[in-house]
Amino acid sequence: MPRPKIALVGSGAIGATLAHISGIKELGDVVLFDIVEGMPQGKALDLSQLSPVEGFDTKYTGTQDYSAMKDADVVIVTAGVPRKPGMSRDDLLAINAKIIREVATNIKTFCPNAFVICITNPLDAMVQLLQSASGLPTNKVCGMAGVLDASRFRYFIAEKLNVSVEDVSALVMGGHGDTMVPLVRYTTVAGIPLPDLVSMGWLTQEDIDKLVERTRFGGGEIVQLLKTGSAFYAPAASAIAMAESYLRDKKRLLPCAAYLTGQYGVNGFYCGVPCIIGKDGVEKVVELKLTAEEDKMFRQSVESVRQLVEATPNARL
Ligand code: A3D
Repeated sequence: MPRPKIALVGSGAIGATLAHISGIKELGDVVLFDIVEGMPQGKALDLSQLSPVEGFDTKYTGTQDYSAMKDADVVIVTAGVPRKPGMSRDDLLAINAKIIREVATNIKTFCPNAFVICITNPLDAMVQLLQSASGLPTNKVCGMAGVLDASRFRYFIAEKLNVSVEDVSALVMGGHGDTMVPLVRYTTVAGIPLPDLVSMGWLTQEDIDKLVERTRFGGGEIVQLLKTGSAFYAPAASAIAMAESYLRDKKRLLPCAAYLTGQYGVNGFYCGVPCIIGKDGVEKVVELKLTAEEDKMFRQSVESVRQLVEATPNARL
């Protein structure tokens, strides 16, 4: 039986880390695509030379030719440019939208049956554009943000309470940005919700507010430290969790940017919601009963996504 094929469009910081983790987890053979001559080839060769040390048999290919991703089972898109000094958010939107349209056309041509995960920012608009420009079914195109945001929240809680990260489970909804909604009620330590931990005296409401705030600005904190780029280890690991759930039909319940058709009262937009990911892609959007306060925060987040999408030409279906 042939190994699954994973195409990575964009072989920069996140793309290379995706390739590395895919190998270590033996998810399939990996195609690294990038417009920079030689760079994906060099990374593919380096990763191939790592494989004997780690003991996995992934075949890596580096390329500038989109046809190399023919019949890929999974495509993870990180192609794009980061914001440079003097560049507005709208400038970035226009440049990355052009790149995403080109990527979408090639996905449609070479691997229309793939499960596609978008990471390129601004995420909520780019995933919408990737779907509409590729014409792939909405259940086969989703965006990675919630797994990362939840993972940040989980780490901050574990660090604060001095417990294992393994026992902390968290849920973050909404758009990927300052308006994201970490759901405190649904965040637990070994099944104990955070509000109960407040009653038990493990942490205060003020502590929770600080952890939520740090999660909301988690990406910016790393950008400030790195100065020349943004986070890449955790974003890559988060997208791999989604790809693995699809390839191995694990049916994990993960927060992803998914296309909503009336769930949570939202129609025709991608937004971060809990989803089941299995062999059919996004198999189900899980609808939670939100409190009035959570619902208000979620609506604000949806509104900011809507504005972003409307600012992106032809992003909507
Ligand atoms: P970077 O290391 O710059 O890699 C991007 C790669 O895209 C570069 O190697 C470019 O050469 C390549 N590229 C540019 N144009 C094209 C094109 N037309 N076709 C193919 N490749 C192209 O960035 P990165 O890997 O650190 O980040 C990638 C994207 O992810 C950026 O848009 C980030 O903002 C975004 N990001 C999103 C999250 C989320 O949680 C959603 C987190 C972190 C980063």
